[in-house]
Amino acid sequence: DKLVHRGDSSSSRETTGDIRRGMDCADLKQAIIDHINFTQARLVSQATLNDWYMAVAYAVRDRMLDDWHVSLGHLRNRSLKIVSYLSAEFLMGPHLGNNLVNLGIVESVRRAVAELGQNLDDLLRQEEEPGLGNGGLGRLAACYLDSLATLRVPAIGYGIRYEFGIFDQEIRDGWQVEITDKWLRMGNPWEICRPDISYLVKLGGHTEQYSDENDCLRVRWVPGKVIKGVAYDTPVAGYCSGVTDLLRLWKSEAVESFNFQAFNLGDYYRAVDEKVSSETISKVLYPNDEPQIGKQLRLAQQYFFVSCSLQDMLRIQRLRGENIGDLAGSFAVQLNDTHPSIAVAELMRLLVDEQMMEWEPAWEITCNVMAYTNHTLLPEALEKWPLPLFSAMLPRHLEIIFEINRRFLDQVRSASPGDDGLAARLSIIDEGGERYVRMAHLASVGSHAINGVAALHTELLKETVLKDFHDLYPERFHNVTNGVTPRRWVLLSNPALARLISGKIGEGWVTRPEELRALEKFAGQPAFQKSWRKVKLENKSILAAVIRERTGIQVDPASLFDVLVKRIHEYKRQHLKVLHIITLFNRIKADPKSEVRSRTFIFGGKAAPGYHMAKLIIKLITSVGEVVNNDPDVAGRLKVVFFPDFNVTNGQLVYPAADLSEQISTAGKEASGTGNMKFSLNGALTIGTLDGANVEIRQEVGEENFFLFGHTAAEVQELKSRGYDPRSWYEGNAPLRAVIDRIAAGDFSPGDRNLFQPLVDQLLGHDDYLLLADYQAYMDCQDRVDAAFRDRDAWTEMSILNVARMGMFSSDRAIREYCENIWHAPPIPGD
Ligand code: B1N
Repeated sequence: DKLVHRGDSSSSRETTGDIRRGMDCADLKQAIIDHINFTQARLVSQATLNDWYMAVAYAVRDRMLDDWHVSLGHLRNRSLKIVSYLSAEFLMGPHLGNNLVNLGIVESVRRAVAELGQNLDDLLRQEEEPGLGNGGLGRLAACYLDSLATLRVPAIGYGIRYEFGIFDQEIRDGWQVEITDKWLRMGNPWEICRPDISYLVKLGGHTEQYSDENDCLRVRWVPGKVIKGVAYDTPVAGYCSGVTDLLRLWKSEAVESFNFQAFNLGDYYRAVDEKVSSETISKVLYPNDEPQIGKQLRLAQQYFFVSCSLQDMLRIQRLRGENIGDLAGSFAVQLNDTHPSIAVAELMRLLVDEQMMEWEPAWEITCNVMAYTNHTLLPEALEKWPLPLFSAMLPRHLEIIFEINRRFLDQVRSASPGDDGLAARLSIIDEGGERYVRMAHLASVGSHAINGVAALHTELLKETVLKDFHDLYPERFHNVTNGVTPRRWVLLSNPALARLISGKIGEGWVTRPEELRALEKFAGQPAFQKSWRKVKLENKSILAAVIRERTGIQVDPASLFDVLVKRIHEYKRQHLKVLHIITLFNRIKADPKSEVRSRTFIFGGKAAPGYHMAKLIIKLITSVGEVVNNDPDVAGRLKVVFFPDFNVTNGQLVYPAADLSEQISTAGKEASGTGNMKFSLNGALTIGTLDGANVEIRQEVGEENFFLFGHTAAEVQELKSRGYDPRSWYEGNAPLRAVIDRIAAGDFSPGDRNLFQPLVDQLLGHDDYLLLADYQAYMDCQDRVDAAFRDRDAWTEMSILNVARMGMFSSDRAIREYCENIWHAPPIPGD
């Protein structure tokens, strides 16, 4: 009886479970000490800070396992559909704090740790975050796992266990320097390696035809190489939901027997080479946000994790005792952008070549199972693979894609006879010159649902990139506006605000954020405003101290914290913000007594290592900072900070401290944005264009509580089609000219007039992202921000109203929409 599991009598819990499951202070303390002694193998007196962190992490993980086992059991419940979220990136952020929040044990663990002479905040800082993503897309996947577990939906996040995640950024001499992210160096207490859950993945080689026992013509893939994928599982606890879902990441390994025995018997060094090259597949995350690089290893990564994941789903289907033919009743597979879209061809291969199914039923299953989310319209980001590269690595998949395409184009031609242009535009194969496989087309043909990530984005998707698909299959298209989890992004990162809110309206908002609306009636109340401002000021002081420590720059918490944090990209227009700063600088230089409000400009974000213009923008920010921060006429009124290594951990520090959120991308370019939501949920006001989810945020919070500027997406189109001439905007605007001339003259790059020349040339010669066309509107809008910030009470009221009206941007809402409209996946009943 002592070994009986959960659901058993309380007596067995008392006798066996306390050290592994007990939640009271004594149990927690004993559990932590046990892990120091027996897991870390240290005496308490010898334990390092990392030992303490590891021990607490293990003690917390132990307390997730009961729910986890029950939830894993539900995967075998045939009446429940499993959401299978396929993503090349999961940017989970540090686990410990989030798990404490979701398990509701922050305070008890804090006390237990304190009684052991440790400080929980120090231990939280010890965790190296798993940076297995680039930015918004990977972080969205993490927020969605949180919401899936919170809403009690059985789900598996499938991805890659990169040994090196996104690089750490250092700033040296004002430039970005990339440092390898050795996140596994000290061990990872959250993952459980499952050597028994592993699959073989073939690569390269050729295909052969053969006749099966029924004399049917079949295809066999004879690979050039086989590798193995091993599962590493991480539990994902819902917020007080009793459900713990699964993040299953694949690590690539060598198949010992393969080359050793079949080909290279006795050739030890060849076998070692094999091992190294097999392990390369999951070695490193490609640090590119948006532009695709077309590298062979990247395709291998995508295929590797997709194949392991689909094979795993087929195994689970068998464990459920269900037919492979009923796969669509058991699984909803979501393709997070095209990165996993090879899944369409791989599932066909598994069903037709390995399960010996006929083409038509296999195709029906595939389309019913798959759904595709598009995250970008930027042409340079749309994945396409040159045919020679593709066929060398995935020869069988290319044949399958040709067959999918042949059948698909037959349908297209019979529906629109004679329209060869249409067939060429829809084709999965781009034949205009060098031939490519277009992955967005493969995903669209093979999915029953296609969605964009914000209302505007979905409309543009239907009008541009996937217009022909929308004409053909209008019923497949959905919009699901992105959302973020209020657990990590308010409760965990902004505890003071969370306490203030809960004190007023109760705690229900954490899972029912529409209840935040109840704050509206306090928005004008002076006492509440005062408490609200106090929280913000405290958050700003905390950030100011960290800025001081990491950059040496002293900033004033009373100044307006004007924040732009996101990946560095020309379309996101960090350099437009720089033009604003230099404009203010020029006003001060022209008249040192001119009234310029005190502002702290905080930038953060990584540039893709090969993206020279983005790196130059970082150098521009730091260079302008050097000059502005040290100019006696400025006298501290303007401070420019580049906060190094922006990641989830640092985001948790930055969002709560912002007064102003900069969302200034060229309209039509940012698919959604999710940082915009995190800021507003934490009481920052937004200055932004009508782009991505900004449009809907403004609608929700009210236009009077949002600083809008700039050309609309339609106007951007219009300007470009008329032949946009940036130089005329430059010549027609004296302050703008003065700003650009200063950069060109080398005022921020002493001794080197050439340094920023590429940037100036881009702006004056092309200005692809219309900075100059939006410049004046942006300056005018910033002047309105200054005026508004002067009226503290009015500003605070706007801040409160922003938070009160942000409920719809919870990832719970987004996940409910996916469940209802796309996955048809109900929650686990009970509780
Ligand atoms: O996905 C986010 C959106 O909120 C952002 O607007 C969008 O820019 C972002 C290739 C991407 N789109 N595409 C990528 C990431 C990595 C990669 O290798 C493309 N990221 C986005 C969530 O919807």
